Amino acid sequence: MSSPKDISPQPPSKFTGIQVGKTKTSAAGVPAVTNSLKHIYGSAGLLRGTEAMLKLNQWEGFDCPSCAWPDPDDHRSAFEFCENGAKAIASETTKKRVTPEFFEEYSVAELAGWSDYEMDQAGRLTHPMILREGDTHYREISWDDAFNLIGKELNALASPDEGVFYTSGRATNEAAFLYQLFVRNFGTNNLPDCSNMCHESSGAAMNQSVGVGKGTVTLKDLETAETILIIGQNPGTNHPRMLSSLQKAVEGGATIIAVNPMKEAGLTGFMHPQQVKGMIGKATALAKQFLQVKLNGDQALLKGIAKTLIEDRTIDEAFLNTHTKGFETYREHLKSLNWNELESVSGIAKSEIQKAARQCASGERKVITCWAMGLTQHKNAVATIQEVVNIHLMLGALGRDSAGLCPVRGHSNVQGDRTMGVFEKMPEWFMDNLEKAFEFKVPRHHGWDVVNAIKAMHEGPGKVFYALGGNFLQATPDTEYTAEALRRCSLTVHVCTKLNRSHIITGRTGLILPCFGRSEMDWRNGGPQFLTVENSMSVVHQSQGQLDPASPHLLSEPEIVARTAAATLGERSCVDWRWLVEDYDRVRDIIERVVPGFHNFNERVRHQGGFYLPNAARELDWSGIGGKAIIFTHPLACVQPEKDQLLLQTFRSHDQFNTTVYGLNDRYRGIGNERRVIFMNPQDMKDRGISPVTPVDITSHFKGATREAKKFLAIPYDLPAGSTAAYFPEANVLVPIDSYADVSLTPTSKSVVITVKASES
Ligand SMILES: Nc1nc2c(c(=O)[nH]1)N[C@H]1C(S)=C(S)[C@@H](COP(=O)(O)OP(=O)(O)OC[C@H]3O[C@@H](n4cnc5c(=O)[nH]c(N)nc54)[C@H](O)[C@@H]3O)O[C@H]1N2
Ligand SMILES: Nc1nc2c(c(=O)[nH]1)N[C@H]1C(S)=C(S)[C@@H](COP(=O)(O)OP(=O)(O)OC[C@H]3O[C@@H](n4cnc5c(=O)[nH]c(N)nc54)[C@H](O)[C@@H]3O)O[C@H]1N2
Ligand SMILES: [Mo]
Repeated sequence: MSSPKDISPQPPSKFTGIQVGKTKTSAAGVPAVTNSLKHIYGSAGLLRGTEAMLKLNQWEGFDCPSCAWPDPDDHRSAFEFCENGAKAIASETTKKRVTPEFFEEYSVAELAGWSDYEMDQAGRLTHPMILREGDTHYREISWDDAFNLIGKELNALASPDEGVFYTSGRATNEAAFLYQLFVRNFGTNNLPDCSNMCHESSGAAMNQSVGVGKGTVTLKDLETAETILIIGQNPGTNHPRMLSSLQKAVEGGATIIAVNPMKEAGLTGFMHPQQVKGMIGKATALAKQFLQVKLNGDQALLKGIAKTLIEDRTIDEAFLNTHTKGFETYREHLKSLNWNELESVSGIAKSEIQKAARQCASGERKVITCWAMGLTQHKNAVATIQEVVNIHLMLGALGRDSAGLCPVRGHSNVQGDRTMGVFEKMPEWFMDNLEKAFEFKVPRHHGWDVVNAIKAMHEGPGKVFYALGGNFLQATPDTEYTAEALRRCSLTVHVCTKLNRSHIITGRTGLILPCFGRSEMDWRNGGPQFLTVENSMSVVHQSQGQLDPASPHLLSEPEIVARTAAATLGERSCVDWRWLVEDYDRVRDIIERVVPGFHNFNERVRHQGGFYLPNAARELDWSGIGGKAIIFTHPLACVQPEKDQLLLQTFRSHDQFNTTVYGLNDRYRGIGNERRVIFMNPQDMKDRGISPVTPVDITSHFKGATREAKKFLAIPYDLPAGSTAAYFPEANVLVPIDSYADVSLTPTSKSVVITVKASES
């Protein structure tokens, strides 16, 4: 094997020299601006950096590769970016290069000792590279040889279902559509994606309840809302541009209620970095009410809100009668719930829950609920999100302006990738459309999601792993188990821009296929081309790279997919792959034939700002789910650690984008120069004899098995008793592969049962 067992798949466990500072109470402001500039000019160089930033999120520019937060519909300021967008651009436009000479110098074993930060700092990949069986170093390979090798390996499989085709949410619509077409033409639906680990629970819950798996609000709705409930989301770090919209909403009179175990800086206050007020250090107070819920206590809290609506008789009976079914059962269930239990499971007093419920019910426009990973990555995630939907249905807070459901997406095109058919179980109508548009038999049996793909590779039937972007090893749970799964493959392939740990743990053969980043110009058929993406609010728009590619040897994602497909399918191809990708208008023409809402795609996407996709739930059209929205009644559930055990969430620091580590600080939480930390309630630390900022070992417990992560520094933090937090990917080794959400199968990265003890010696 190319990556022997003695190469660790985990980030190295050395400490980097922590500096503990004060926790911040407001986000952004001048430090954020100076930080952006430092990041961008530090690594890209002044000219390339300025050029990139001035095109970011502009009409004729490129979409920010960071989060999926939308741009304003009707205007653009000169600086439509945030600090973390700037970090993403800096990381992509860096002048440093990972060349064949780099790989000659560093063996795979040596690179395994690098931190994720060091790997990102190494720079952009420049050439296709191969790690052959028995080799200690990657070597250069030609594109043709790489594609032929993939084709040969895939065609040697006993069944197309032995291939696993992962997608990360940065892939554009065109790349994603071609990819799923190739994979289905090849004969399988094994299309796991990062969404499986992300908002799958939101999609699953909303599809069942309201027939649409996407948010129902626009940016304007949010900015004109009366009440905004933000649950399980840290916008100050992960969606900084959302703060400008929240500020507008607050200035227009909105009340924000935040639900989170941690008092995140972006929830409590905001200093607009582009306004004079923000420049001189005056913050807008954001959340009026802060509910410091226990980890995984949200379902109880939400049931408490729903119970209050019934007790107060503030429900919209007319809306319920016209638009929903299932309410009577839910009403009886809520009546039977006992307030003491709701209080103890959520950790929130009845009076506070009632106050929140009354705020949501007040006013004409009711409420918008925004949520992210704090709700989706728990065992009862789908049930919890359906409680959110139930509250909206009870208030009639759907299908009207300034009200609705807003699952805030992560990756910049994760929503678009799903629209394009990247999903292991696309509905039948999509498959029918594919069959109508192309001449091949579309496989109808469901494929593997992320968890099942890992197990299949571990247990045998999964043999070739192909990733369109992402960092599968570090993004997935149970690092040691997943590493073994990847090692057992015959071939692992990564289409990517930067070096990451997934390149270290390979199958018998490992391939790195470097591609253009978002910011880079894609010149073909005589001119620069654009690609398209869909943001968190269902707006499809152009993204046109502006900079020279990092290396002349890079190919675009659509071209890599097309050439993989051509080399694999040969005569079986349902389209002429090479011809298709000479001009992306041709790809958009075929998308239009398959995906609803994309009529006149090429014409409409050329309009400034693009177009909105239809959203049945926003129109109160329930025809897709039998004529009514459905109110689901779930028993109250919550992970209950035993005595001495704690609950751990794994989340993001301010200096990372998922597995890409831009820096070692978590400025808002007061952590400098260290990632191996665990935030704990001070009393929980005392009870265990753990002193502040001293090393601890963490053990997770699931169905009798334990997993260990050693050497973390314990940080006393304002958290509910029993709740702790550590960064991913360092803590992923603790997340058990078999611990996932009901229905959506999303790994339970936010509720890992652990014990913590002081490290020996
Ligand atoms: N800069 C930057 N931007 C990003 C990303 C990034 O890594 N860096 N990642 C992108 C991606 S893919 C995604 S999905 C999003 C993620 O965006 P978030 O969901 O904001 O990401 P997390 O850091 O996982 O934070 C989860 C938040 O939920 C809270 N939380 C955890 N458990 C619970 C719970 O049980 N109940 C409640 N009420 N709250 C809880 C945590 O304290 C934290 O504030 O951001 C996207 N944007
Ligand atoms: N424990 C724990 N685990 C989690 C989470 C958590 O909260 N806790 N969050 C989960 C979530 S929400 C998500 S979305 C997943 C993310 O999972 P992934 O999407 O798989 O991971 P990323 O870190 O976003 O991927 C980074 C890599 O993408 C490549 N890349 C960057 N830009 C491009 C590009 O333009 N094209 C291509 N082809 N490649 C590019 C680079 O090589 C980079 O190393 O992680 C999940 N894992
Ligand atoms: Mo995500």
